[in-house]
Amino acid sequence: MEFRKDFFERLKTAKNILFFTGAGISAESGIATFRGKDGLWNKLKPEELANFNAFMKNPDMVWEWYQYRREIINETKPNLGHYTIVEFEKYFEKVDVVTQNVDNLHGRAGSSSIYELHGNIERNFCVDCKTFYNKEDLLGSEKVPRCTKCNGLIRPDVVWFGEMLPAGVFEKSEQLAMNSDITFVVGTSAVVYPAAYIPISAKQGGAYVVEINLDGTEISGSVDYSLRGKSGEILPEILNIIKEQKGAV
Ligand code: BV8
Ligand code: ZN
Repeated sequence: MEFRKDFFERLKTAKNILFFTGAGISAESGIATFRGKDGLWNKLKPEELANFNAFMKNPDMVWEWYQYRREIINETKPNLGHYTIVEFEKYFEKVDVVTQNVDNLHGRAGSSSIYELHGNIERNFCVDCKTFYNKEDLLGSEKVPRCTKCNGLIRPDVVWFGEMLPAGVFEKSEQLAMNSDITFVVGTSAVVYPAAYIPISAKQGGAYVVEINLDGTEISGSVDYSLRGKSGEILPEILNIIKEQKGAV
């Protein structure tokens, strides 16, 4: 793949790199995205599932949907896109990952600085007393499990529509975007807010914003460089340029 000269130059001088990722980076691991042709939301409407009222109205159905997604995630593993992001850490002073994904694949790939804007499907908590339960505690519970302390309903620790993002995580992520030299926007349709403000904050902070996506998105017109293709293929090609520029470590 040929890359533009201005991008080459930016890679040479950059110190702080931010990766802002969405479901697309996990697609090559076999995890369905939300809005693509075979996206999760096509079959099920987010309002029916990824919101608190839906959960309180029909906890077993929502819990079952998350168990189904956990099973898929447990059988998958990070792909070359996730691992390449970890490799970037050898060549730049600072590499941070801000993800909308709840699949924990960046964590399993070994990234050292991860901000999860929408939570993590492997964590759960009691809606009443907020006690946390990790996935091992709840293995195999088909029906929504009850808290051993207060008998409250246990829910996945993910951010549902209408819910606040975890305190401080979004604000910190905005700062990282504004202070980045290059922000890579990888595999996101950029339609969910406030997460979709991150690339905008990066631009406002003077970062060079590179989009990596199969298709065009709502923000393709406002980034500096929009690359079309699979993240698991493009990211390793960018890493090869970096190795040529800086000498492989
Ligand atoms: C909130 C977690 C309110 C659960 C999810 C403005 C400001 C604030 C809020 C809003 C606002 N406008 C609207 C809102 C409300 C709402 C919202 O954004 N609605 C949208 C849909 C219109 N936002 C909220 O409700 C947020 N909460 O703001 O609270 C508030 C405010 C103050 C006080 C109190 C309350 C909470 C939003 C979080 C919702 N949770 N999921 C779960 O996962 O089950 S959303 C869901 O969408 C996932 O988290 C996902 O990560 C996220 C974004 O989707 P993407 O990651 O982009 O995935 P998608 O499928 O869309 O796209 C994949 C892309 O990858 C595609 O472009 C595809 O081409 C590409 N791709 C595919 N394969 C590849 C690839 N690219 C590269 N390589 C490949 N191989
Ligand atoms: Zn409880």
